[in-house]
Amino acid sequence: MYPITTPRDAKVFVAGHQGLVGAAVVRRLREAGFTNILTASRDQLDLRDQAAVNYWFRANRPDYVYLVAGTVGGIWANANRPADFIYDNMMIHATVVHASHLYGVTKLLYLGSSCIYPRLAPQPMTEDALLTGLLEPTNEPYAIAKIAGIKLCEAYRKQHGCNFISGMPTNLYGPNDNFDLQTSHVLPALMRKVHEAKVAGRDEIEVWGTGSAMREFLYVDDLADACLFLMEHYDGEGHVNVGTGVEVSIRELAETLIDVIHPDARIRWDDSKPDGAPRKLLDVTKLTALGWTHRTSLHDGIDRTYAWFRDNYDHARGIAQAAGAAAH
Ligand code: GFB
Repeated sequence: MYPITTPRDAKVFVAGHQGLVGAAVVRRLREAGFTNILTASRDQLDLRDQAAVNYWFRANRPDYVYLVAGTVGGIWANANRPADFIYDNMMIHATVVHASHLYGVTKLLYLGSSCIYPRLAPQPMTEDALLTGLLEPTNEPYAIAKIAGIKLCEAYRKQHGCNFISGMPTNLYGPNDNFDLQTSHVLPALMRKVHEAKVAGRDEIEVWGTGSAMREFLYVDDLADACLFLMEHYDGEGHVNVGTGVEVSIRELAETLIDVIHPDARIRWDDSKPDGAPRKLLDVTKLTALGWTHRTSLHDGIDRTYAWFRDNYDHARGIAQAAGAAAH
């Protein structure tokens, strides 16, 4: 375990505390003994509104900021809501980074996404692959917004000396994820499909695409620990990949979920849906060299997530309905 030197009574703003990542970051900060965690719900603070964000920062004066808020979703949500994905995320990043500069935040951690890298970047993808090729079309608007977030942090560091750093996580999953079947990412979507087929006594699971796409999956509590680690031990200009360095095919993922949840089920492929990027495996050498590695295997992470999903089925469906409603 790494040393934590930030004063435990420092004011720490977790922007996006109700989402998959934000909730995990709050859990990790509380576990580490932080007593002054600041949050603001969407109803309390529209992070796209610079005046409102400035007012909130002037009133609350956070010392540290975890910028993990955003409009997020899987391949289908990205393909159907490009304007929401680019506008919301560009505005959220711009207002929070600018207000953090205006009101003297000591340090800010911004989280991007692995979709910032070119569709056909050499695998595994190092941080240097950024902007070296064309992006994956299914999530290009979102990727452009996330790349802008990285460049914002670098520009405020260069012009104003701000200690704003960037982490670049791979595909994430875990408790409190979005399980809506249209807007979610693949792991929660397939987990719900397999679970509901089992409960309903059905033995066919619809899986999108061809199953040949490869993906890397990081358990969200590991990501939250990496965020705290970077906040404590990284002050560099460039972004840092955060992943496991291990990839599986969508077919393997579906088969694993079926083995764990409903072994009698079989897959029906819907190849009218896109595969998206063929691969997007992160090179995690830089983070490993800094002294951090993930701890939760995909199998353990699936077990823990499925236990949470079963125990919180109605809540998970509520998140799904909210996400689905936001999509319309
Ligand atoms: O997780 P996912 O939606 O997004 O899809 P990406 C990953 C792969 O899973 C694709 C397949 O090849 C899908 O065709 N898949 C199979 C499914 N069945 C399903 C299903 O029921 N639901 C979903 N959603 N996928 C995201 C970006 O790309 O990666 C985000 O769109 C973000 O913006 C995230 O960057 C990290 O992994 O393709």
